Parts: sequence; C-alpha cells; structure tokens
Amino acid sequence: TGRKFFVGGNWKMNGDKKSIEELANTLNNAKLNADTDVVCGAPSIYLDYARSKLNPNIDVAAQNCYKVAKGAFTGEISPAMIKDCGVKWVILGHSERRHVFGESDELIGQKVAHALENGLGVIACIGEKLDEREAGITEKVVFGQTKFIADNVKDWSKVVLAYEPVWAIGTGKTASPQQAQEVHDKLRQWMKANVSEAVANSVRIIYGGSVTGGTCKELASQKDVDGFLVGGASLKAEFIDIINAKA
Ligand code: G2H
Repeated sequence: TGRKFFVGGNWKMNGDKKSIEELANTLNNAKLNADTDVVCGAPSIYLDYARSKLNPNIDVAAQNCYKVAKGAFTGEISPAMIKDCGVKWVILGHSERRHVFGESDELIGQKVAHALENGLGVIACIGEKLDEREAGITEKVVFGQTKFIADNVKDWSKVVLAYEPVWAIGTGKTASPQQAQEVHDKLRQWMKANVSEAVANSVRIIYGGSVTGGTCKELASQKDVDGFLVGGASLKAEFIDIINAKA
C-alpha cells in the first residue's frame, strides 16, 4: 500500500516512574520492526520522563492538549509545551475525552487545527457506540466525526486516523478483522469523496479497541488496517508483538 505501519500505545492514566522506566527498558531492548512507526502515549506529567527514557526511534505522544498556546486555562497543556518536551504527537478525540469528559466534535476540531499549526502530529480518534452500531448508523457517526477533523486539516501527512469502536474499548471485545476492515474501507471512500484520492490512498487508518498480541496479526492483514492504537496491551511486553504484527 505504501503506507507505513503505525502502532501507538495509549497508556491512559496508568503507570509511575518505576513502571515507565521498566517498560522503556523492555521496548528499548526489543527487536522492533523498522518499517513500523512506534509512538507511546504517556500521561502529561510523565511526557518529559518518558521521552528521556525511550530510545529515539520510539516517539512519544500526549493524550490530549488544549486549543490555544497559553493563558488562563488551569489544568491544560498546549502543543507548544508538548513540543518543548521533545514530544511530536498528540492523541485527540479519544472516546474517553468525548464520553467521560464531554468533548464536542467542535472542540476536537479546534484542537486538531491548533496542534497541527504548531507542528505536532495528530492521532485523531473516531468511533461509534454500541447503540449506534446496533441502530445501523455506524457510518453516519464516524463520517460525521471525521468531517469535524477533516475541516481542520491542511497537511494530511501529519494525521493518523484511529477508528476505535467504543464498544470494543477496554472491554476485551475486539472488533473482528472483517468489522474493522469494513469501516476502514468506508472511511477511505469518504476521504476520497470529501478530501482527495491522494489523501485517501496515503492516510493511515489505524484500529483501536482491545487489540492484543493474539488478535493483532489477522487485523494487520486487512487491506485498510494500517496499524493500531493500543491501550491495555501497550503497558505490557505484548506491545512488542503488536508493533511487529505486520510480518
Ligand atoms: C482504545 C484502546 C486504546 P484498549 O481506547 O486507545 O484501549 O486497547 O485498552 O481497548
């Protein structure tokens, strides 16, 4: 496909200095497929620490950021601060940000625009809830979320789209390879119709939701699955198998 495989870890609100150092040692000493981009999403307070412990071939991502550079926004961090810590990526629009913290499509779009303007790469997350899938509106939901992201992107080479069905997140219920492939294919068609054919062919669409060492290979073999965003399994040595899923 010409699209470089991309595997992101999303540590969520887990870990401490001791466990991050251990995980970094494990990843630093592992044989990682050189044809895969690897990014670890650390809690904001440990971004600097994670960056200092991981080898340079492993990138770090923030799990969120705000939509402006600085100011009176207690508790928030900006893309400029993330970059200042040597961190190149940010995860935006994760379902936990949307559904636990009530972030709107509009706010996520504004964050995407600001992060890109400030030179960060963006892992932009979308995904339907179980009731939406059961109501047959999966496409409508993910296309709608994608539009708010797409309207804020000029340079798609800095964006990775992460499809994460909410019903598969942290539930141990991975989407089947067919279910993932079907939505990824539809998203690529949407990109072709609404952005451009070139972007549709080059943008990486990664899958997230209970990916494990056991499920990653078959998912990775799907034509439009260009990598993963991994939560629980990214905290374990199993993450190495997922990085190396594309043989
Ligand atoms: C989905 C995923 C990582 P998990 O949120 O973003 O987490 O693999 O634990 O389902």
